[in-house]
Amino acid sequence: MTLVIIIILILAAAAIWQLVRVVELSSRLKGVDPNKITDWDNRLQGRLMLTFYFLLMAFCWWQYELYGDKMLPVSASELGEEIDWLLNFNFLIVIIVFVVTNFLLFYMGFKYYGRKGQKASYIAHNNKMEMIWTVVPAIVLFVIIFFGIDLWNRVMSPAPKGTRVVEIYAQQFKWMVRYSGTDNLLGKANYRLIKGTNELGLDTTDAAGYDDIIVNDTLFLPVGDEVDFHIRSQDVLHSMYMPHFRAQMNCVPGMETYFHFKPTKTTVQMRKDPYVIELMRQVNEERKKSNKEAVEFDYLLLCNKICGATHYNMQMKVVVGTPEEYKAFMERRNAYLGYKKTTTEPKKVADQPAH
Ligand SMILES: [Cu+2]
Repeated sequence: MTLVIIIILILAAAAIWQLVRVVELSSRLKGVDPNKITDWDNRLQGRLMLTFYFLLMAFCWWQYELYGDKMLPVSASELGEEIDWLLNFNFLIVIIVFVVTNFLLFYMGFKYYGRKGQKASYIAHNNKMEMIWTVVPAIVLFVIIFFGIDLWNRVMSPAPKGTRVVEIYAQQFKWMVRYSGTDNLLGKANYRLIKGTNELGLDTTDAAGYDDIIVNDTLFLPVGDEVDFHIRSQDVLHSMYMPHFRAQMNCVPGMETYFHFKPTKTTVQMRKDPYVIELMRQVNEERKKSNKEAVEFDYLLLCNKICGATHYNMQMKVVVGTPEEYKAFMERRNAYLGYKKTTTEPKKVADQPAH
């Protein structure tokens, strides 16, 4: 099939080439120089330019119609909503500039196509124009940067005191989560102590770590509660990426990085969102084509740095639940360093909230 298409393309190119030759020869026979550009040629080029502009805009609109409903759903974190607002604001400016400047470019080509006997005017310098195209973008950039820095400062500010501390630990190719336990303090860790089952290199002499809880399958977060993430990496650069919360931070070997956000929608709430329902319907339709089972919406923690061979599979499920569900989830987990919990029997509650 591919071969047939290639042959057809080659033959089409040859046919066009021959056609051009025929036109050239016929003009020579008529005594006209085929290389001489006439007003008619220029006018045609001008019209084609304007046509191209409208086709380009139609193509962009068509792409938006086609893929516009495959974007991320509404943000599930507090500051994420502001990040979205800023992104849309930027998009608005970029789209306006794109539409207007391209229109001017192609419209000028159409309106002022070359005519016989007409000379283009030569403008060496124009103060007024220089001012306009310097000052206007400067003002627009100032507004964008002003909003950007303001939001950036709030996103990157240290978490308020007393915020729940959770460690995200990255390694090729999986995530581990360490909850700080009842004291809300993470025990010390050192890469030199990584050995056997002590994958996180925890310091067993630090009492703050006795109640730390390590989870390697689900990152469970209570809704409406700020979480202060402390992020480490064991081996190479990774990136903690939780697109639904608009959160991303590098995981750097040898240093701790930080990020905090407040989840505002539980997994169950998100699954009921009409946009998410439609999105998942499309996802499952695609999965069905390759005989894969249907899946439900889940928040995800992904790696967003190409960190090695199975980077694409470096992910962890994130569940946002009510404070009660969070409590139940934590009660079924034991502290890493043999710390005995006061609760006796672990409650039999599923990891996922009911749906
Ligand atoms: Cu990675």
